[in-house]
Amino acid sequence: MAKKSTLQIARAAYSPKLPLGLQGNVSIKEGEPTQSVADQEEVKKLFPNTYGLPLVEFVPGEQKAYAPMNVGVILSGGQAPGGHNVISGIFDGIKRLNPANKLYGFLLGPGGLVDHKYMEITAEIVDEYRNTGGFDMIGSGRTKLEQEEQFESGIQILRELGIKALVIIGGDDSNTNACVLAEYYAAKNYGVQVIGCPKTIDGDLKNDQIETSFGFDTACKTYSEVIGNIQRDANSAKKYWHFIKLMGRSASHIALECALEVQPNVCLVSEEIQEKGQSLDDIVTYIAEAVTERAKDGNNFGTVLIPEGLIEFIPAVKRLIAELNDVLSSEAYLKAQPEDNVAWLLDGNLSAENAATLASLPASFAAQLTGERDPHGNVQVSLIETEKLLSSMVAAKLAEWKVAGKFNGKFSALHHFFGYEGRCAAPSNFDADYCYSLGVSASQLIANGKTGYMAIVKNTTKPAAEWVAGGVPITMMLNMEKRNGQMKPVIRKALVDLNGAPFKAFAAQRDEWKKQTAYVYPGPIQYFGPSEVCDKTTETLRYEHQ
Ligand code: FBP
Repeated sequence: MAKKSTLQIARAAYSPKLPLGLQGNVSIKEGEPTQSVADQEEVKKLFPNTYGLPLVEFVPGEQKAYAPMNVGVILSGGQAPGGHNVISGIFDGIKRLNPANKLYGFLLGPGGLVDHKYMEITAEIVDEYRNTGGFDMIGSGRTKLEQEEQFESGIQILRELGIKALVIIGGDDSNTNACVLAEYYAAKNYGVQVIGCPKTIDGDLKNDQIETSFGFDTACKTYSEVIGNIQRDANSAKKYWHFIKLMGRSASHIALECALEVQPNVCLVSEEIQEKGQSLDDIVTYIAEAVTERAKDGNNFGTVLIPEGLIEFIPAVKRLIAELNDVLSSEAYLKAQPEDNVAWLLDGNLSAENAATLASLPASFAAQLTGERDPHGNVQVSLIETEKLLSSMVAAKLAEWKVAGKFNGKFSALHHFFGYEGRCAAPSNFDADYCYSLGVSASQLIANGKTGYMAIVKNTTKPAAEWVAGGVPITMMLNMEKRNGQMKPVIRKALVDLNGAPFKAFAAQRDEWKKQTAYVYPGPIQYFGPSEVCDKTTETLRYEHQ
């Protein structure tokens, strides 16, 4: 058994808080039939068996007897704090329904279902992982579940293990795939239910029904702690500008939440940059102005928060990436197999406009942008050093301004990327409670025969007892979007809403933060102490639901 820290031992004994509706015997309350958020006719046609189902809510109820059943669970995609609590919630939930029920975990993501790699999750295993971060109990992976052969391979092992329902814990794509799988098994009358669960630190799986995805709370609090520490260091030594890139893939929710927590000098929001059609030079000028203004007060230090996906939102770079994605998968490129991608691309293999953009980028950055794609053909934004690109361009601009007499200070930059260190952090009380409630909710959806639903918990800015648990038909969240050249039903990714309360609160204060040293040092996640400290939600949720 792995050695445990004193905190881990204390946390293992923590009993997650549950909404009243899930605390004892549970009844189900069904609402009116639902519609998809858009493209109703197309979505209905594609999901004849799972379309139009009602929203459901769990409320205190009578004791009932349940026949024994086995359940399977999959962790899909990037790690997010609280995943183990979803599993312990499912485990406790199904054991309460009938102690003979069993839970199986498929290993290393959806691939475990297809390749028949699994393990039984026993009480002993669950107890080892309660309230811990990470996905290491069963592992995770990014195999896309979308082919009929995969579904058929899955049903073989589900039948062999007598599994009646499968819970897929994942982001927007994994839950879309869960919906497709639910429809497929329903259409074939295979008798296996499929339930989804909203996971991702990125915070981009949210809509009218999902208030937040799990993991966002802990990851943002972890990043805010270290950014706060850096800000205190910067304010002590007064000699460095810190360029901090934050995970989050396309959406800037994490950067925005951290900005609201720590009040940095600069926080870039990709969605705003796209909306305003800003160029790389506009962004660099904005940061250089902050450096110049602060230098006038003798403050040659500061912090800049940069969302991971920024470069994909700068219109000129976006156009370049779109062409690169095509060219780098073309036959001409595969045939040429050049040693130097940039040189080959600039040798007449890109349009004039995009070649000019590529040539204008620093060499190391151009090399990263033209490097290997992920399995879905996307640029691996977590590997691109935007923080270094920006600081070197700011340094160059300030050098020009110095010659012109416009800048009179000093500029010395340090770089950080906060991503992986937050994804497996020990879950905050919010995530521990929220995830456990999602797991119990999933077990109730299964007990009530539901398929094609995602487990949800609402009212999350209130104390946990007042949270409302239930389920939403995944088809309700679908719309049609172009993917790889074809129209597909997908859950819409939620980017930062520039008219939303969190962004407006940030925009109203950022000019002051840019010039002043208005830093907040939030400190670590607190588990013991007053509820207003230990059970605090993110600023994003607070603003969105105030
Ligand atoms: P999910 O969307 O699967 O939750 O993953 C989120 C994320 O952490 C992103 O923020 C990041 O860009 C990406 O995963 C990194 O992927 P990988 O784990 O494959 O390096």
